[in-house]
Amino acid sequence: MRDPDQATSVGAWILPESNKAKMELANPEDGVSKVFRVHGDSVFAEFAHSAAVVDLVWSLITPDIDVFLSQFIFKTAGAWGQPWHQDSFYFPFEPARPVVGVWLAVTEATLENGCLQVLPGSHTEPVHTHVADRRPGANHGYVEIVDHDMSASEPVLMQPGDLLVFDSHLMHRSTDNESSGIRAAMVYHYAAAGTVDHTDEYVPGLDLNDWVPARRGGRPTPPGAAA
Ligand SMILES: O=C(O)CCC(=O)C(=O)O
Repeated sequence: MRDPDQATSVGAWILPESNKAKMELANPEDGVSKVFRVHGDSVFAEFAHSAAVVDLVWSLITPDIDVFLSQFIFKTAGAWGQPWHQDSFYFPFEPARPVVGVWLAVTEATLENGCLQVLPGSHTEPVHTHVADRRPGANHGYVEIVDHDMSASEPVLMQPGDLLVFDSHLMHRSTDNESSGIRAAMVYHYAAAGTVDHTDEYVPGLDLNDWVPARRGGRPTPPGAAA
């Protein structure tokens, strides 16, 4: 069952920010790390189904595509970064690939406010072992790859509106927000239509994924269309 304290009336699911030691809770969103499952809602749906985005994803996933996950990441001042991981660790799917992440910068993403960092070429790696984030008071669900050399990693500095498209095996992380402002992002994940999702067998009732057609018959599917 979804935690009723974390579920909202529109089906969104809220992950609280745990690094409260470093945060001033001046605003309600300061206590929120991520809001999941928003791709059925207004502007988030419009973006997820827009031709500009879906056609870009189609260069990597063909022919038919579903959008299955969305997250608005607040990352307010003092919030934790997310340790090195591969998104496919969270996706027990059949087939396991292709899965593509689309990361939209809502604010500037800088070294100081905790931009993404990626390890170029690591999308060719299998999914590595992930251990629980070892920091005391780490955010729920954060995990870490500790068996790989990340010294060739590169930061991804972004301006608002910039989009990063990446394979679900790419190793990436973000660092803590050491700035005094918010570093917000909107993240969507897409997979081939017909993908079988086994998440419920591993985490019964988690209910984060919501599979929605994004491209059918050679064109983007509008929000709300039946599968
Ligand atoms: O935006 C961030 O700080 C981390 C996001 C991320 O790594 C993810 O969603 O997989």
